[in-house]
Amino acid sequence: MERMPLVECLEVLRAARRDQVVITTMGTAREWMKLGSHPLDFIYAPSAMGEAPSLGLGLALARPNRQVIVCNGDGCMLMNLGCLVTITAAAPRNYVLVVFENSVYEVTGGQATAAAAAVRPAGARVDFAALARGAGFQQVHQFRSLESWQEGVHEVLRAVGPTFVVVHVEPVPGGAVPVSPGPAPDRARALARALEAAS
Ligand SMILES: Cc1ncc(C[n+]2csc(CCOP(=O)(O)OP(=O)(O)O)c2C)c(N)n1
Repeated sequence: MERMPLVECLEVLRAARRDQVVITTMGTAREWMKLGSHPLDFIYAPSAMGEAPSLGLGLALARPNRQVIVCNGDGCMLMNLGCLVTITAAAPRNYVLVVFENSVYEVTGGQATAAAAAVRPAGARVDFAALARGAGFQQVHQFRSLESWQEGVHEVLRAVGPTFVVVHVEPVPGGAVPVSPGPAPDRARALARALEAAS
């Protein structure tokens, strides 16, 4: 299966990003931090696994005029699949959930997830896009190549949400646990201030 390099995939999102809140987790948090900071970034690290989509949902509901983009790991997504149903029940138009599907728990050593094709019986494939559709998402997109992601990211960000996106990425060899850029309560307060200033 064709997969994108994670960093290049994030660079595409970074180039398309305007004034959205961007929440990142796990491998995406580690690499997003290296690309530079933005006042409306919330680096959700470490290690509340599975909760970033719900954190983003709360923000999107509290700030309906500001788009919220959540960058989630596939392992984190598996841990909190139920949030998909909560998101579509609340149906925030300003909400985009991007799952970076690398088939492994990268930051804890690259163990295969239970959804990884490599560990599943033939024919028993897990399809995150289908899971999202089944949970009620109507905007569902999937990307396997940088060209298609570069082209498609604008439509993804323009669409009326809630929007679900799967981007298939290569694991980063030796991808370490992200180091938090500071205490989460301080960073949450800084984000709240940045949101006040921007509105
Ligand atoms: C409840 C819980 N179980 C296990 C962990 C340990 N843990 C932290 S990150 C992580 C893997 C995250 O994998 P994924 O979401 O696929 O992101 P990636 O590392 O591939 O970027 C695990 C297992 C945790 N933080 N919380």
